[in-house]
Amino acid sequence: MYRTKTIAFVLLAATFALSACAQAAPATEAPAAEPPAAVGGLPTLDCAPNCEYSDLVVGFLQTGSEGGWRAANTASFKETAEQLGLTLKFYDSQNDLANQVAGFRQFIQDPEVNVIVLAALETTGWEDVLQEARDAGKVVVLEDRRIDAPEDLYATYIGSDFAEEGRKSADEMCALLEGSDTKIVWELVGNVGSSAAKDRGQGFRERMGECGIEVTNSQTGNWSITEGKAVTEAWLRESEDVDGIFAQNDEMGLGAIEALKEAGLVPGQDVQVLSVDATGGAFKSMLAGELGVTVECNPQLGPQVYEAALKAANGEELPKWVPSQEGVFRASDPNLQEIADGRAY
Ligand code: GYE
Repeated sequence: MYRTKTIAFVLLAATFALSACAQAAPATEAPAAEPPAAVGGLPTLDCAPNCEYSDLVVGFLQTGSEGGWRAANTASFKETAEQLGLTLKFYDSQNDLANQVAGFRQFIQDPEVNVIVLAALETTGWEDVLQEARDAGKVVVLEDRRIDAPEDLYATYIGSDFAEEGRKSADEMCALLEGSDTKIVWELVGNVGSSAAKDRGQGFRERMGECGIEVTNSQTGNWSITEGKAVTEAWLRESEDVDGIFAQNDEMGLGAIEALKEAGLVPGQDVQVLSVDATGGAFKSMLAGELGVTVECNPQLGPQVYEAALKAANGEELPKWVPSQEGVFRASDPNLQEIADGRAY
């Protein structure tokens, strides 16, 4: 009998002890904080609201490597990722839209990737993959180029006001052609379908009428020096009736300058050339008195984009567009050399 009681007691004591332990245990393990509800239906990460840069694995879909601006943009992302201690998976779309969409799907299927950054080659064709990314819980941030898709499919867009760059370009071309009897302009366009090309062209046309500019030739040079030169050469074979060349980026403008010189024309005198980006090559050409003006477009977007990605990961609501602050640089500026010396790209 005694023995039976002892065992029961021991068991009971043990039960109490266990329940006491069980009770004790819950007190120490604070319940895991629920990730904040998705903002506007957009995903947040499991580490939210306390995600840190080291939690981010960023799949970056770059357009390609078409020139100085793009090289500076890519460097901004790679260097800033190092500095912040986040993991960057870089995808070079080689300026091919099908490649870029395939790369996007690759990142959606990659379990490690929790943030996708897109520099869209073209404005259309993104709704499906953006929906898939949202369903897969990936945070999506657009950089550099805007797209035509519902805003509730991405956290935010960080990039330039390309239409404003086009308007500034028209104003500056008017100033360059002041006093010229005619204002015949040829336009070298960026890659067809991109927001940069569409919006710069539209912005230029919004303002060109102010001084009576007439665009008589307009064709893509795909952002490259070689194609910018070839297109200008073809136009010059047809006619030399031109007062100004509006190149939608510096590289195409430098190509046009080469073509003008080979045709025996003096850039900056016979024909005024204006471009967009403000890369090192443009400053060199302005200091040589060949390029007249370059309208700035800021490529150093890495820090802003990663900051936005972290905020989105933590469930913070973001403005749908964060436009970049940009200026204009002129060959006529007496401090141009000093400015050029201080440029990072
Ligand atoms: O102007 C050009 C580059 O998207 C703003 O793309 C960018 C443009 C830039 O190829 O040089």
